[in-house]
Amino acid sequence: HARQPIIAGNWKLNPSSIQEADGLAKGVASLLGDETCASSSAADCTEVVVFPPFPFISSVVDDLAGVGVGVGAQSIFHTAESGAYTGAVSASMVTSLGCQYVLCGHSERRTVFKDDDEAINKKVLKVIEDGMRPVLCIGETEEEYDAGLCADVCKLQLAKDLAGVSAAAMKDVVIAYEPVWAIGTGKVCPCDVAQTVHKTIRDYLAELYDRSTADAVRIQYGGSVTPESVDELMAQPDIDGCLVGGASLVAEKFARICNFV
Ligand code: G2H
Repeated sequence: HARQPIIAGNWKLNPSSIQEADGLAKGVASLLGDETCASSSAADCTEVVVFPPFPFISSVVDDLAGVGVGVGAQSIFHTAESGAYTGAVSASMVTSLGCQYVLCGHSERRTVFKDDDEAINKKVLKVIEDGMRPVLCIGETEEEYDAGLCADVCKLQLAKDLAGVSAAAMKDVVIAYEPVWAIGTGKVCPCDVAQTVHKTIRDYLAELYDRSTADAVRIQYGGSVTPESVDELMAQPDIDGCLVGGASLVAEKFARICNFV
């Protein structure tokens, strides 16, 4: 691989108890193979990260201590670090728990929680400012895809969501391309289509920044990734990892995805 692979599990609003969360984290840790950073210290070992819901982060960090699996937060509040914001969770709070990554711009955040590009941009900047790494999710809807607008939509999201992010900071940014029509639907974007979009994204990053910066950015594919689809996806030259939802909730499935061949 041209870049260090990164497989991430986005648990979303699952599982329903801390006991199950601990079981899942420990289960995954016990099944990771030799090519992952759990066993290997090679520069190209597969980085594995899980994104539990906020209440489980602390315990999952403990479960994975010394295992070589990273932990991230599914979102953060972008407006302030403290104060009168009932229900909010700040970047510094999750940093202090041991989070290294934060998801920004996931389509469910964009749709259900009305995170717009301005808010997503603030989250990305805040995450970087706090020394963590954003996983910036972008992608088009089915209507946009059918209308041939996939590249335009992705480019516009990148331009808006990365505004003010320096070329130097891009080494810590991961992009996740998630076609909305392939999320949780079982419809996997064909590998050649995903590769073409990833290449388009990388070429656009070269326009926004420069070629060497673009060539170093890791771009994950997300949307109904399974143990059956991961190997072919990971064989594509511009697919550097996967962001996995449903299949990350079953330790055996997620570990198999992390142990892709
Ligand atoms: C896309 C993905 C994880 P799933 O949302 O971010 O979920 O693999 O269930 O499609």
